[in-house]
Amino acid sequence: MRKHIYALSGAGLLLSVSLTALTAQEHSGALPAPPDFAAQSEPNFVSLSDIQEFRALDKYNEPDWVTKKFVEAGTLPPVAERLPKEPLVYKTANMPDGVGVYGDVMRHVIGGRPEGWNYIGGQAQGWGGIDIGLSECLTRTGPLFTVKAEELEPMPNLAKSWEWSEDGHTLTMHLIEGAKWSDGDPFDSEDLMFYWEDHVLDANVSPLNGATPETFGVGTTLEAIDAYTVKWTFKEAFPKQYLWAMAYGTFCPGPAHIQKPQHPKYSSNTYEQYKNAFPPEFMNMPSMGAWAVVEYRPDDIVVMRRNPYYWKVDDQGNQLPYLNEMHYRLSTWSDRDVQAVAGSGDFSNLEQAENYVESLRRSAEDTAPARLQFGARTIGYALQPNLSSNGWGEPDTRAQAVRELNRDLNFRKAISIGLDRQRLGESLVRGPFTAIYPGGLYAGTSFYDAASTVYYPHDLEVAKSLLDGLGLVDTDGNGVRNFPADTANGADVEITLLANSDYGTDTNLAEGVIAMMEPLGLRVIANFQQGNARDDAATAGQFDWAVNRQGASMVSIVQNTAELAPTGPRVHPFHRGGTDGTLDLLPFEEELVAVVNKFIATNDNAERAELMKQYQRLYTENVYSIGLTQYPGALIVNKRFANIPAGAPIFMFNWAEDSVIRERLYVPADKQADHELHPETLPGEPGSAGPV
Ligand code: BQZ
Repeated sequence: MRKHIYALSGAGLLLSVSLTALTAQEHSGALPAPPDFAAQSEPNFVSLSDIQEFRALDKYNEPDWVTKKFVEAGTLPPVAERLPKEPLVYKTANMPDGVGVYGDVMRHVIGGRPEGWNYIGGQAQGWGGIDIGLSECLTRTGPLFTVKAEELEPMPNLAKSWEWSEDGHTLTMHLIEGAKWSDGDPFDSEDLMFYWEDHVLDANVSPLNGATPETFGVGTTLEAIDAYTVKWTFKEAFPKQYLWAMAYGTFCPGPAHIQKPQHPKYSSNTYEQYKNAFPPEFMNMPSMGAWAVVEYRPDDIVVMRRNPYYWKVDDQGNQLPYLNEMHYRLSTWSDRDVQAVAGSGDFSNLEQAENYVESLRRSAEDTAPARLQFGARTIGYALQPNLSSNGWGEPDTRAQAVRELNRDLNFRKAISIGLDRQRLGESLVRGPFTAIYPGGLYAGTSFYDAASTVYYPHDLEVAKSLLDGLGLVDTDGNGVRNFPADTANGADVEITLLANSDYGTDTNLAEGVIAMMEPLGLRVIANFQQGNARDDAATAGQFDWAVNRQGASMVSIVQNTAELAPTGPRVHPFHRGGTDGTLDLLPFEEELVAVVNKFIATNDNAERAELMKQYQRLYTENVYSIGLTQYPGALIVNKRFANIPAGAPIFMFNWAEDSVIRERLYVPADKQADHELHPETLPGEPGSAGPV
């Protein structure tokens, strides 16, 4: 807009324009090295085959009370009949404390709230390990933090083995034959096809964690060969990358025998009625996970009891899990930290930097009930500008004008250069935790390349001159810059900032951004929403800017890779399809999409490393999102639990609730506490009240 006018009218003006451009480029500088912060413990790196296998054992065991009260009473088949032909067998040699004993509870505290149990229909279940525990997936990746880098590939899970065709365009997968849902109904390819055809491919449904057709490659098909065999067909050859997308959260099938009768394709329900067909009050929803929900008290607690049909055992034949019950107290994420270090809760991902000092102090005491161990810097926050200018989120005139600004490189640069990241980090916690994070891939992760990372250091004057250069001048003298007269009626530049009010870190960072934009003459308005509402607003594009804790794709790259760029209209966190479903990508975004698709289509590590260097340069040079801070998280677990793997990060390929393999955790008999709310009971009939 105004900048071009400058260029056309005389030498003097030309000089000023090039000055601005020069300064910005000139202004990229060396990124300060993150403060030294060694992870407190390293994983024991092993091979995948050291962890698990699928095989039949001669004999199987279960808790005595299950045998007495259920099998001998004839209300449950013997354990051997409840298990698949070849269960998943965990090798005790890989268990830090060896074979476990049955009993006790893990008491989670969470900040989310369950909307219902329709995971594949898009309902949130409260997070904090609930959905991770209830929804098993075709492959698994959480525990891969402990696997040797050169052997990294998704672990078999519901899919116990697979083979590629010679040309690499088809992948035949074999499911765990004879496995059953927690209500005893057979698990088979019908469950997979129901998820694929009536959820992933049905544009009226958005499964939780965002699976879309692009997640598995444009034009990919899936067909059932028989009850325990499915066949994928891909356009690319050997796209092994999609095996990562078959893990948590994008290919975790639901119980077709319960859900299909409620789906609009097979009933008179609307899609909204289908989404809400299994409210939180619906007990005993069938699960392939180690526990199933037997009690729910709103704003109080979700209780789960062991799944008698769980299809995993240890190599002594003991059916897992060892823990009989799971509690999820419905509180706040901060309270999770407090209760974990106090010992009234058993588990926390210490992820809110504001709680670090107090948590460290409490857990350092000799009498501390919990162990706290820091991992690598895998928690990262960014300011994400909504880049859609063709209708995503139905912007009004003001918001549309902000989208246009967001799409201007000099505007994004001005915001980035206007932010004082050192101060932002210190506002959360002092000490060696937070690092200056420009955006893009994280320092310390396997594909990170410092030389490909462009950083624009903090400088208020340069930021102001960039905004001046965009013609954003405070024409009414109220300290806030105005749009040019022909844009949004020359109104003040007001920008809404979406953040998750369930986390102090999210709102503190957002308030930091708001305060740092004020001297630039930009009025940023807080739009703080609770978890589920925030997630819905973000998915619907109802934001100008969003402060967001980034997902696994930024940490591991190989997990959720498709969302590293807008590879599809419903994939990317801050640029999705507009009113007509199309994406109005900026030129550098086109390049990013091409790089990400090449990354997905190749298995050559050297080529992948090169592609991620291109990705990082494109991302940081163009200030795709505006990095805020990056810091390590710490896993807090009560000391009575055994088999916690060394060096477990709170977040890498997935959250620690997956990575620590909770079905293998146990409490030695002499340390067991009497916390079970429903001792010696099992999940009842789907939809019936409580356990039996
Ligand atoms: C961990 C995680 C397990 C979701 C959620 C929550 C949602 C987001 C994110 C984290 C919570 C905990 O994170 O903060 O420590 O327990 O649940 O699922 O933030 O609102 O949508 O992506 O994982």
